[in-house]
Amino acid sequence: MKQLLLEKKWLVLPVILLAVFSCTQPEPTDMTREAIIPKPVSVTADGSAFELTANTVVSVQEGSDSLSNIAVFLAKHLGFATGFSLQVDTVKEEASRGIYLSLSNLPELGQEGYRLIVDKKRVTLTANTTEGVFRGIQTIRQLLPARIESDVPQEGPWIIPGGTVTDYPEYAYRGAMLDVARHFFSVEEVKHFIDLLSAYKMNVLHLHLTDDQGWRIEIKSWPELTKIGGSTEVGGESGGFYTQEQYQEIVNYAAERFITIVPEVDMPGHTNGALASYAELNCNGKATQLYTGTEVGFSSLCTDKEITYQFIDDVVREIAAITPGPYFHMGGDESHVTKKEDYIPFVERVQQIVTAHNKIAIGWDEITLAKLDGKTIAQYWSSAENAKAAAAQNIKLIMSPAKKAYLDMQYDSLSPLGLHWAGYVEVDTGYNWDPASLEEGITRENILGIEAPLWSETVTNKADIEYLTLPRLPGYAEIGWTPVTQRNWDDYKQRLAEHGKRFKIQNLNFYPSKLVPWVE
Ligand code: TNX
Repeated sequence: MKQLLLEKKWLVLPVILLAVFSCTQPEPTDMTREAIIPKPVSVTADGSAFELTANTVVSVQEGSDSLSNIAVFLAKHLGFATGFSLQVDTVKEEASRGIYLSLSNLPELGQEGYRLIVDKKRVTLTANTTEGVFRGIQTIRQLLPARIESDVPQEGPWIIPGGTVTDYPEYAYRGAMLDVARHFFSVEEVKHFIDLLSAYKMNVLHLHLTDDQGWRIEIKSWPELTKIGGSTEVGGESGGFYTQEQYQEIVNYAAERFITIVPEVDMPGHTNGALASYAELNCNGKATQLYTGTEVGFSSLCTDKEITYQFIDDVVREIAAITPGPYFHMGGDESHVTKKEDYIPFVERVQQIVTAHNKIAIGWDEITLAKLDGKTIAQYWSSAENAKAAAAQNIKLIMSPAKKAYLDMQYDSLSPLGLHWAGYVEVDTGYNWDPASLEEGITRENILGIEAPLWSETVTNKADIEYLTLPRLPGYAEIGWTPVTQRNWDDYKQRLAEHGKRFKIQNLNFYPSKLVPWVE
């Protein structure tokens, strides 16, 4: 009996030693195997690892306030799950330990690229702009264990695998759209959507602010727009609108994450919200009834009344004044009850108004029927012919093909939310396409970027937004960021599966597609 005990002890000892050893020594790591989305341009591993501890200092190169803000942002973000209150320091010389953020001059990285070097002692993140550093911070988040996304303290250790990431985006414009007109979403809900975009290095949020069912942005010179037009939504609930102050709060929140807000006022169709608010915008001088259904294409501003253009000028002026980004989206889609001979001069005149307020006009692909200025941008959503007309006019395109990139399409015939007029968009369908070879005659040079629109006929709350957005959004982010030659579904689905853990720890209501090998 005694002998047996002795033997057992000898068996146990190596186990104890191993346990002690593995507590002090970080696990072997391989940076190239990390599930980073969007996939970086280049990752090389060196087998080392950095451990983030309560003593890690975030140092930032002296001289840039915006860089210091980013350092504070990073320290704060890492604080929730780790429970650490990381010290942030401004330094004159490159820090030799901890996390070090700096600006540099590396032409290869462009405006938004970054270089991240991780070894045992240090995490150095550098870029040509603060924006680039911010994109790199998203990579640091993803190199940490998924539980870093928790907003309550979790167990460590907090290991970042060693190596070098050199990374920059393929397309300059990488966005999503939220339709706040069919159903209204609160400032908090919009901020939450912005957080999802920023985690995947997207840089544009397009807000569809007006439609038949509602007018959602305060216009001080036309107050009935929100008073009447903002009073309801699809299904007849009470709707809502953003005051100009609230809109600016959204703009600022987005700007802190280097996301540009593109405001859209859809016209001349999709305007019942305005037509119900002001009788004079109607050709017959009578205000329409508020509309809470989901049909499209029945409304039009009166294109041959002068007051229409006074109205548009006021609206564009007020919104442009509170929009720091370069774009103003004039809609222009599905104007089925506007005659073509009225539609074309209307688009040309609104384009001039937008330009006069120092914004670049964007419109849905139908606007290419008109003669466009070189700077105007067309958003392809359904007509390849219109997209080709844009290319023929040398107009850049934002690619939002409904059959691939519409976040409001159902995943399959059984998934509860969404529509299916453009088809079902499973996670692989959403991922497996290349903007530059989707339509004949549309090539890389014609394309500014990609956008995934979330129309909200069936979407009423935060959980619904999450369900249709996740897990498709990371795929659109990757299409915009990663060169097509480096993308493939089989590799992507493994990385996406890892991100399921991140969705879970944040209690995000994602669609658990059977095509993705989710991991526990
Ligand atoms: C088409 S896409 C629309 C929207 C709808 C959407 C629903 C586009 C430019 N117009 O008005 O909300 O389909 O998927």
